[in-house]
Amino acid sequence: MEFMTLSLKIKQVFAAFCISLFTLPALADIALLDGHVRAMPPSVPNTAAYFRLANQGDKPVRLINVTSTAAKDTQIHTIIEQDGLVKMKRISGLDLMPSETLVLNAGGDHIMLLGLTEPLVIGQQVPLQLQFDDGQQLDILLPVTAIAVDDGHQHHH
Ligand SMILES: [Cu+2]
Repeated sequence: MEFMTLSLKIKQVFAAFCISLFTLPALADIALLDGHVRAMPPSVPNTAAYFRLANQGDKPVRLINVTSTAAKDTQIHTIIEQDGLVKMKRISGLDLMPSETLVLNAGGDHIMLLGLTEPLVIGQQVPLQLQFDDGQQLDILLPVTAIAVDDGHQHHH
């Protein structure tokens, strides 16, 4: 009887292990490669987050929403040129194809943090929750840096 119980226990553990094998790759489809949040003077209530995401799955996904406890509102933005002016524009999402890397940087797509709940300090980690159209969520922490890391190519048109 004791052996039976033990065997059942092993089966349960094994089943749990198998389930985790199947669910883990699905959760890890989208990986953060690197990123940062741009530090701003305390008087500026808004800033932007930049990062790179890799889609390691075999299906396209779309980043549809970002939330953060560090800001009252978080929006997905891109940069467009209109009437000779470079402007920021809110967009509904960003597509991420399989085996591709989504790059958000100072010259293009970025996450806008509007109404910071408190001034950001350099080195501080800012939490962001990324939501995708297939139900995946990714919690990331981005360090606050003074200068955009991949800001080498400022866009001049
Ligand atoms: Cu913006």
